[in-house]
Amino acid sequence: MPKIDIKSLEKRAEKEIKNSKNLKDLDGVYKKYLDKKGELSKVLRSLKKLPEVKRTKLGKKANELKVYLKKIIEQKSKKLKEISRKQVYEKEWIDITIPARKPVLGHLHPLTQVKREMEEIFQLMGFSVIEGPEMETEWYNFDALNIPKDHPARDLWDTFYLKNRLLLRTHTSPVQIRYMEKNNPPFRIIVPGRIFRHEATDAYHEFNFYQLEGLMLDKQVSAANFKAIIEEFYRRFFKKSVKIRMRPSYFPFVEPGFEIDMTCTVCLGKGCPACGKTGWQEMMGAGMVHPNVLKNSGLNPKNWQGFAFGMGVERLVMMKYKINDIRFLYKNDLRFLKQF
Ligand code: FA5
Repeated sequence: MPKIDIKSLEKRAEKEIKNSKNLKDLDGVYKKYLDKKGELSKVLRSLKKLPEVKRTKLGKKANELKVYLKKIIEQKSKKLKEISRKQVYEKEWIDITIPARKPVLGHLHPLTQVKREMEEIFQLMGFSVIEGPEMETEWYNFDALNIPKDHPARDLWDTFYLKNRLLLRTHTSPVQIRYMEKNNPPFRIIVPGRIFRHEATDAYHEFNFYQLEGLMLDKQVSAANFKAIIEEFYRRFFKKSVKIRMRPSYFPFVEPGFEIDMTCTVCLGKGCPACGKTGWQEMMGAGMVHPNVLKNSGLNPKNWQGFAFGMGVERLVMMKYKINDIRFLYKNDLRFLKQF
């Protein structure tokens, strides 16, 4: 029977418990001494082989040691748990008061911004916003607008023809007919929309661009009313008075017809590529609705009259922001777009 040295066992266990760096180490110490096969358990089991007096004495000591070791293991375990909780807390701590990172937000394209601004100004003047198809029939794009087949005026609009006698609309004017067919005057409408022309591009011409059509019909609407509305529109849009001129022009669907130009804001009227070196930017075609157009839409020209106009939206964006080339609006270059 080997000598049982409770004191040295206690010392060793105490030291190992003290040196345990984590719960795993501590568990190892527990197993080493207190498990069924642990050193202290072995001591307790071996007691029965001893004489009674010694057994009682040693048994008491061993049992006290067992209780003691369990107690200090429990204390050490609490300490280790607290340390690890603190470590996790420090490592995973997040400051919930820091403001969140803002997602990168884009913004509307300058063309869309201007289109919406235009709609708002006209809506405040009593105009409703109407839409029409980008794919059109020859009837709506030309014939109904008083431009019969083989009429030279068709050449004004170089057209993309599609299959089935359809075409990509060359202006927003066909929506005038579509609206008049279904609605009785008096009314005021605007029609913003995309249009297409088989044209070479330059600093102020695109082959795909936007127009905003306008139509106002009533018993007595004159060119003077048109001028007043357009001047008011420009005043509200540019937030100052701008120099415009009205000159006679020809469009088969109006009589008389005119065009509106404004002083080019890029060169301040001196002449530059953005205005074709004229100092004036052509902003819109307009005129008093031709009686044949009213007839083609099922209205009696003796009862109704009014004006129509078609503005180039890109041209307005160019004049507002002093952009010297229309093609910037379609390049999707962020260095350009971020400026708006
Ligand atoms: C027309 O398209 C007529 N439908 C306008 C109209 C409506 C006249 C109602 C009378 C009554 P025009 O082709 O001129 O007209 O085009 C109108 C405007 O669109 C021009 O004044 C100009 O501002 C713009 N525009 C014309 N061509 C281009 C182009 N290639 N690129 C950018 N803008 C253009």
